[in-house]
Amino acid sequence: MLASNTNLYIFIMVLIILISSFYLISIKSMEKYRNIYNTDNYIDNFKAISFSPVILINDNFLTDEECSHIINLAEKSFSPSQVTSGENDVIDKNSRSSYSASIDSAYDDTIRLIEDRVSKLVGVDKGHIEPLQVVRYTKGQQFKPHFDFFDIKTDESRLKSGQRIHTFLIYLNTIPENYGGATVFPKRNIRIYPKKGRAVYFKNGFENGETDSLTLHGGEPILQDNITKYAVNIWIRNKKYI
Ligand SMILES: O=C(O)CCC(=O)C(=O)O
Repeated sequence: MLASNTNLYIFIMVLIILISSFYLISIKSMEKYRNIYNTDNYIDNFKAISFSPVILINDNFLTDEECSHIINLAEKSFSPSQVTSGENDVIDKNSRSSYSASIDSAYDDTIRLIEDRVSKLVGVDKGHIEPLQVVRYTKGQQFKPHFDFFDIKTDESRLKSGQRIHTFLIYLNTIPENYGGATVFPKRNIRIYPKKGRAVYFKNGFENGETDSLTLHGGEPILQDNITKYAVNIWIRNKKYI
């Protein structure tokens, strides 16, 4: 009787030790996860939310005035967004149904200052920046997951200006969380909500020309009537943009 009680006691102790170790290990791994997403990984006021691919966020990258200024500049020239298809740009409403407008580099002092800011951050000459591309989405409009970099097999002529190594996607207005319009990185299960002035930086490739397929990303459809999402893309090449 005594022996079987002792065995039972040992069994319960082992069980308790196993359960608590499992619990401690899961807390530890959650902490590691939390570290990446919430805490101290700041670079120049950008918070790292992923290291592979590199995705950084700065909630106060543009002022309210800069956001309104960019929307006003773009408003007159929106046309259906296009996607690259080999050597051509084509409208493909199935994958990208938003509207876009291009703003020439250094169009005015506001644009010049923003370009100064991004080129300093990535340490690349301003001449590598493409004309800014403003995007506008209304109900149902979206950009399905895609890459910003070019395909070296099919996009040879575009690569004369080098590869798109850096993307800054900056939201020009705020969309409430359940109204759609988030930017998603499906391979990393990351979802970022549009907030006025918030910049999302991601690194599409490396200086040696290799590209990072983990940067697959898209803009989810807007779910509500009377909601418009505005954002601006700033793409930076690894060569002078011509
Ligand atoms: O609108 C978004 O959230 C994503 C936009 C985008 O990926 C693009 O315009 O290339």
